[in-house]
Amino acid sequence: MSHNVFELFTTRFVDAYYEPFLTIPDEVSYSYADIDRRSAAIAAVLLDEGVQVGDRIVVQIDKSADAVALYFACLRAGFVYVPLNSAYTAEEVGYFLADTEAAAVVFAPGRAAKLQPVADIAGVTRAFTLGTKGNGTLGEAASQVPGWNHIVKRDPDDLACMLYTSGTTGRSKGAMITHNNLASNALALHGIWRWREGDVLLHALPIFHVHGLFVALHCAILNASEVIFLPSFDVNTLRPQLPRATVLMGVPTFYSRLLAEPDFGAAECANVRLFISGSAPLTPGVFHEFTERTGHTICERYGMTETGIITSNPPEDAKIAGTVGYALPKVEVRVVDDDDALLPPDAVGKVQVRGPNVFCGYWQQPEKTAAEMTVDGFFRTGDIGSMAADGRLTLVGRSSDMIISGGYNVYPKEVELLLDEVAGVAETAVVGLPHPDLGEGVVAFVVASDPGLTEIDLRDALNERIARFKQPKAYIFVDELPRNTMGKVQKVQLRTDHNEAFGLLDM
Ligand code: MLC
Ligand code: AMP
Repeated sequence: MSHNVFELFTTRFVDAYYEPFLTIPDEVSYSYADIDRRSAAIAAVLLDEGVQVGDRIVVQIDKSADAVALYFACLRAGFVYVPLNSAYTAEEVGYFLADTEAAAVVFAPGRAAKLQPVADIAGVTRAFTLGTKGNGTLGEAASQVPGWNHIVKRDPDDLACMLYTSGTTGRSKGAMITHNNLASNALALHGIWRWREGDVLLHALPIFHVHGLFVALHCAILNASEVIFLPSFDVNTLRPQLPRATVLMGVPTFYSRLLAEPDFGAAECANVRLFISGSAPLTPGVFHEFTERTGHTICERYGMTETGIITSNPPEDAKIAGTVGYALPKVEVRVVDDDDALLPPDAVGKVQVRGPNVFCGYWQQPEKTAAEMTVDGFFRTGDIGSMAADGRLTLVGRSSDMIISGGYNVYPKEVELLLDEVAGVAETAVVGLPHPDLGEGVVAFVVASDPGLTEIDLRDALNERIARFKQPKAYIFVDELPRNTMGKVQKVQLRTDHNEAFGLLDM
C-alpha cells in the first residue's frame, strides 16, 4: 500500500474530478481534473530532465494554479517540495539552494535575472521559471508533453516537503515533513472542523507556509471543495468573495483589517460557517469585536512548521478568547517544567507535543533535532502555556525572543547580525513591539559608534540582504543597551520601556 499523500487526495477528489477546484475570481476556474493533469505534465518535464525520487526542488514563485500543480507534481513523483517565501532576497535564496543541495530550482520569470546567477553559484544545473499564467520555461514545456499519470509509492516516513524555519542562531533550518505528517494532520483537521458537502474555502494566504499550503488547501482537497483562490490578502478583493464562502482561514491581521473597515458586518458573513485564525496570537479584543460585528466567533487554532496543527478550539461549541483549544485526535500535548516534568493543570510551563503530526527532524542537523526532542519523543515547541484540567491549552508567550509579525516569524539574531556588520554600528538589539496591524512590529535599537550613522544607512544595508518583512519597521538610536549584572542585554526592559512605540498599549 502506498502512503503517498497525493494518493489520498486523488481518492477524495475522484468523484468531483470535473468540479471547480481553484477559482480565481473574474478570471478562470480550474477543475480538479485540470490541476491533476497539469501536475502530471509538470512531473513529466521534471522527470525527463533527470530529477529523481527524493530530490529537493526549491521553489520561489508567485501564488497561482500552476504553483499548486507544481506542488502536486512533486508529491506524485516523490520529489521533496521546498517552497520559499516570495519575499526572500537572492542572497537568502542562495542559502536555501546550497543547504538543500537542490536538484532543481523553480523561480518566478521576473526574478530570473537575479536568481539564475545564484543558482549557478550553488551549482544547481536545472533552473526553470513558472509564471502565474501557464508561462515560464516549466509552464511552457509542460504544455508540450503528455502527462506522467502515475503516483510514486511512498512509505509513511518518506519526505514530502521541507519548510525552512528560522533558527535562534540566525540561520534557517529545514524542517523535514513526511507524507504521513501531512496525511494525518489533514485528516484530523478535516474531521474536527466538520468539513461538509458544499463547503467553499476562501483562500488569501500565501502558499509557501504550513497555514496556506497544508492546513487550508489540504482540508479543501480532502473535501473536494471549491477554493476561491486570491493571489494575496487584500481587504478590498476579499470582501466581495465572502458571501460565497463558507470557510475563511487567516492570520489575526486578516481579522483586524476586516474590522478596520467601518461597513464590515454580519450581512457579508451570512454564508460563512467557520472563521479560523492562527499562526500568531489572536487578541481577545479582536475576538470579541468580531463577534459583536458579525455574530460569528473566530475559531483559534495553534500550529507550527515542525508539527502542523497541534490544537484547535471546537468549531461550533464554545470557543474561548485567548485559548487555542484542545489537542487534535492522536496528538498529545503536555505542559512541563524545565526538567520536562509534567506540571499540574493551569500551571504555566513549556509546551511539548508528540504524535503523527510531528516532523522527522531538521535537514542534516541531527544534533539540533536531538536537542528539540525529549527522551520520550515529545517535541519542544518553544511556546509557553498552561493547560486546564479539561485539556484546553492557553499560550502565554515563547521561550525564545522570536517575533511574529503578521504571521511571519522573524528571528532577532538574524537581523542583529546583519546590522552589526554596518560601518558605524557599535551594537544592536532587535525586539518585537505591539503593533496595531501586524500584532508585533520589528524594532531595532541601535548604539552607533559613528555619530553620523543614519536610519537610511541601516535600511540600505539590509535591503539586498533580507526580506522586507524581516526589516525593522522602526529604528531607535540609544546611547547604550540595558544590561543585567551578567552583561546580558535586557530585551524585556526594552520592550517595557518602548511598549507604545507603535502607538499602542500592550496587546
Ligand atoms: C508584508 N510586509 C510585512 C509583512 N507582510 N511586514 C511585516 N510583517 C509582515 N507579515 C511588508 C512588505 O514587505 C512591504 O514592505 C509592506 O509590508 C507591504 O507589503 P504587502 O505585500 O502589501 O503586505 P501586506 O498586504 O501588508 O501583508 C500583510 C499580511 C501578509 C499580514 C496580509 O504578511 C500575510 O499574508 N501574512 C500571512 C503569513 C502566513 O501565512 N503565516 C503562516 C505561517 S505558518 P515595504 O517596506 O516594501 O513597504 C505558521 C504555523 C501556523 O505560523 O500555526 O499556521
Ligand atoms: P512557524 O515557525 O512559522 O510555524 O510559527 C510557529 C509559531 O507560531 C508557534 O510556535 C507559536 O509561537 C505561533 N503560533 C501559531 N499559532 C498560534 C496561535 N494561535 N496563538 C499564538 N501563537 C501561535
